Amino acid sequence: MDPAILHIQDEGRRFPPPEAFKAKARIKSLAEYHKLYEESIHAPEQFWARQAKELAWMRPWNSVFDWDKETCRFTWFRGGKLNVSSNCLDRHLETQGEKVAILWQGEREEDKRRLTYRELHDEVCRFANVLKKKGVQKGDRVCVYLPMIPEAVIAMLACTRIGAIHSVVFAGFSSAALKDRLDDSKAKVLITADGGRRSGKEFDLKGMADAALTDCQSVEQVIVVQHIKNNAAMKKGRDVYWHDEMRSTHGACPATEMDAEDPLFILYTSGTTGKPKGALHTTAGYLLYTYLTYRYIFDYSDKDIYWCTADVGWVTGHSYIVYGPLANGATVLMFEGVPTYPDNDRFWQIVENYKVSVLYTAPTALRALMRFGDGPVKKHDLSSLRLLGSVGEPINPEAWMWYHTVIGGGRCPIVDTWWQTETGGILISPLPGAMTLKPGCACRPFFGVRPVVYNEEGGLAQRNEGGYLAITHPWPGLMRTVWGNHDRYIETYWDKYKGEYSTGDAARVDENGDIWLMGRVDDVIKVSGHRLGTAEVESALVSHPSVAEAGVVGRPHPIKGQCLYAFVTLKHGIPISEQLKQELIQHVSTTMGPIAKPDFIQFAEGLPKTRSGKIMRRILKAIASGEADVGNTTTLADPSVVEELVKNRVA
Ligand code: 7RM
Repeated sequence: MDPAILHIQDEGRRFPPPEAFKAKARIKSLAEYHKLYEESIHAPEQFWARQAKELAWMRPWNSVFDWDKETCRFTWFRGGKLNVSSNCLDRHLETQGEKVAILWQGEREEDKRRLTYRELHDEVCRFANVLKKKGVQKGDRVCVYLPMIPEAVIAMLACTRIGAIHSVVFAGFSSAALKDRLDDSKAKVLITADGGRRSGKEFDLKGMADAALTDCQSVEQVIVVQHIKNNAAMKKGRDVYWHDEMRSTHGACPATEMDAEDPLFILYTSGTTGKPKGALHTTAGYLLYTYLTYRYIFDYSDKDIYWCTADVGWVTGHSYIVYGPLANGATVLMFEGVPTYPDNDRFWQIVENYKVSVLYTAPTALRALMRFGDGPVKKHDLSSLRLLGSVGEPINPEAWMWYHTVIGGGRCPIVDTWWQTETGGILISPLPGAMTLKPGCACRPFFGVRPVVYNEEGGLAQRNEGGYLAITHPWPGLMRTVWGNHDRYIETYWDKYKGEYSTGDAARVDENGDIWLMGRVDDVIKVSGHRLGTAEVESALVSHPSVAEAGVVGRPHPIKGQCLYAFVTLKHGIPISEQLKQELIQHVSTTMGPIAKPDFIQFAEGLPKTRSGKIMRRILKAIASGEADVGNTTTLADPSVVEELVKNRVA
């Protein structure tokens, strides 16, 4: 029998909601949360039906929830009809048509745009007509391969208006990745741009698109946004300019009546091996789930200027730049650039300029910015901030404290939101006006979410015992299938715990019932019979004042089975030394215990990360173990870091 995943991190700091925040919050106490949560679990149909009434329906549903456990098929609001774009736009016109929906800040300071709800509605209707003219019909797939510009949101919403299924591909992906996704979804139309801007450089997006299209069977038409004006080559008969098409179309476009369970979009997740999986999300459940999670977790207030720094090409961008906030009628800031260009205070400059009140970003961005110290932050007035959010990885207590103290001035709660592409929206997170925060802890399940942690034998894990996180019951936002491959859906998510959704993450529930995420199950390392999650060891390393970031993996060891091998990036200006190495090993040993002591430490300028900032431990593991082939590196943000890592491997 395998032991539980060891939990050694001991975080004692507590942050109850500040009175000033609580007073105005949507949910003001743990008791209030409990009441709603209990209802959502014991009378889910009643709970979700009541929430769903906040959306605009064209026809009511017949049945709130149906579930066939055998085939892993379930439906929410079966028979109901609605349209996502009219819920995100038309619904707000009467009450707040002149409210700003999108504030856009380009990478160049002078590039700015703002679209009110009325303007966004008009653009979406016009572009929906363009799509119709190009022959796009309900159920057709449209691929969106655009930089972070408002046209990305317009294109997505225009698809939903006419019932086309969008598949957004991150503009940082290569032509090979784009081609795989076009082929798998059999997209009819591709929407792209001439190019994009990143860190002061222009990139040739149209060139990438052209390369992907050389032998693509499905794409008939390409619509090109003129963004950087680089005179991109246009293929006659296939490529047209967005602005030309928009000029020659009219503005009215009725919203297509969609079934609650009609597909809304496909979003590909790379997975660790093989072909990317197309997560399929459907209309009503996804919309309701993103609407409600945004409303309560980000404590939506009419006055908010809300900024999510993710790219629309990731699920975070779909759910918390586009659908959740717009369904609520929020003002959303969208930024084209990166945190460190032209300077490492860019984020804070934007917060100050736009008076951002809610900021949602990733631990990887925070750790990168922490490397520069407090100086760049102190140059700016961040007093507009009232709430902070984190997503993408476990946030280590060190980064959490910096976020809280330096960015939030000690007054802003932090919502550490745990979820996945597959889950559609946030599943585990604090409610900021109701819960006492613990640095590094994602706290409680959202309404309707039933998490459970299993030990190695499939029994329930004890309090504070790390194990496998599953969710026992579908919620409205859960993906319905893998596009074109329902068997793969069942195998990947439902086979491990029959009839329950298996997350692939490790977690533990503490003595107060709060949930701590411990990293991917695949990344668990077994040292002398003790199973360690990567998150805690990395977090211990990062708590040393000289360390900016750490990636920890297992390497075969003749006695212990596996031992820990740590890749460590130091803060700017800290010199590498043997003494520091020993100090780090000692530091982990004292904070976590000798079992978690790395046998090897390799200093590294950068770690291999996906474009959304997740460390690819698979590559680190191959390097640490001295494997000749480190595997596929095409989805890395910067594949060149691998070479340096291999060269400096500790033998
Ligand atoms: C939203 C997103 C999903 C994986 C997930 C986790 C990790 C995300 C947190 C987190 C700890 C968090 N979708 N993850 N958020 N781990 N705390 N708050 O990231 O499909 O790209 O990734 O990300 O391992 O399974 S995703």
